[in-house]
Amino acid sequence: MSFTTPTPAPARLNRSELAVPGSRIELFEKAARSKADAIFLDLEDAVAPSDKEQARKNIIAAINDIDWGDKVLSVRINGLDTHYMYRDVVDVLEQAGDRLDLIMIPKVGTAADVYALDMMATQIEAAKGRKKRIGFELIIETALGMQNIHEIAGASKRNESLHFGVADYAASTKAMTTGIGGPNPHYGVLTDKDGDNPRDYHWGDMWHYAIARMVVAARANGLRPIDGPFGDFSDPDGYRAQAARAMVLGCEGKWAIHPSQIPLANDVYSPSEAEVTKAKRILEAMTKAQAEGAGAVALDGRLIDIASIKQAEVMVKQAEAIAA
Ligand code: 1VU
Ligand code: GLV
Ligand code: MG
Repeated sequence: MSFTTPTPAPARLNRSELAVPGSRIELFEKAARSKADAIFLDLEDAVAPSDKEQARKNIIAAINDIDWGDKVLSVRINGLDTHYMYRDVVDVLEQAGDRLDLIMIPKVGTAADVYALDMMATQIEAAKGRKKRIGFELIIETALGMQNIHEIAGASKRNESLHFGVADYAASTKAMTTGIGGPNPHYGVLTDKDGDNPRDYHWGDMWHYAIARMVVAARANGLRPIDGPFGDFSDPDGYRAQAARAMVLGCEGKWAIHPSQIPLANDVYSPSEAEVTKAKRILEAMTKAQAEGAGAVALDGRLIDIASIKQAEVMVKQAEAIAA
């Protein structure tokens, strides 16, 4: 292990994160009663420019008045390139109570973007005597943000999670697609090039690099990596497959842009009983092995060693957090 160890962000269950436009107040109570682990109330792209000011008022009132239970509660502010952002931060942090956990910063491009927000939040908290320090969720959704992701991830002690914003990322990188997340038939690999059916191919995952890079940057800085939206809410199988791909790479959860996606995310990001049982057996076998002075042993015909303890603990800890 390096002498440098990342400080983990506060532990929060983040399997599903429901997006709720700040202009649609009729959705707020439904979101609060949903099974989402986290909710972000949106001031950014789901809100038309003409609704921005009213949405800000709606969100402040909702944070203060609605019972959000034990959900993680966040507000997505507008980007640093807009004139809405400063007022989003000032009004929300000055007027919304301590129930608010996080602010979500879209289209982060450089570490200085995070620094600027940290400076604003720090001043407002001191001036207003806010007791709870607000945390940051950062959306990586531009080529610039993806280029600078490692510096961004380490830019503030408020940082808690990185999110992959696939729609804006596709636009920023000029990817030839209009879908929001998931695979694209053009990103295919021929599987039978010389055979009877030369058109036989499987679809690859065009988001693999971006998500894998985000996972590394997040974990190296003690943050949660979270997969972003999957726009086709009529395709639960596609959602599940995308969520599972991100999960095995190390993500801790995925956005839900429609309530029907919440149980899918919660399910994919909850290890099954069989997986947890297997992980516990690895821990037991390794405890026994270590008592006997062995570092590597066989379990069910497979090698397990000290790294297996750390792998198994990831699964067991997630199961414990869900059960708590
Ligand atoms: O059954 P009911 O009538 O009681 O409820 C409806 C509907 O009101 C409710 N619902 C929601 N509740 C809470 N939060 C939500 N986000 C939400 N969406 C819908 O669920 C019931 C079924 O809804 P529906 O199938 O009739 O859906 P609608 O046609 O009303 O709305 C569909 C969209 C996709 C427009 C809606 O779900 C929505 O606005 N989702 C969030 C969009 C968003 O926040 N986008 C920003 C994040 S994604 C991004 O930035 C890049 C793409
Ligand atoms: C999210 O904000 C996205 O652009 O996908
Ligand atoms: Mg976006």
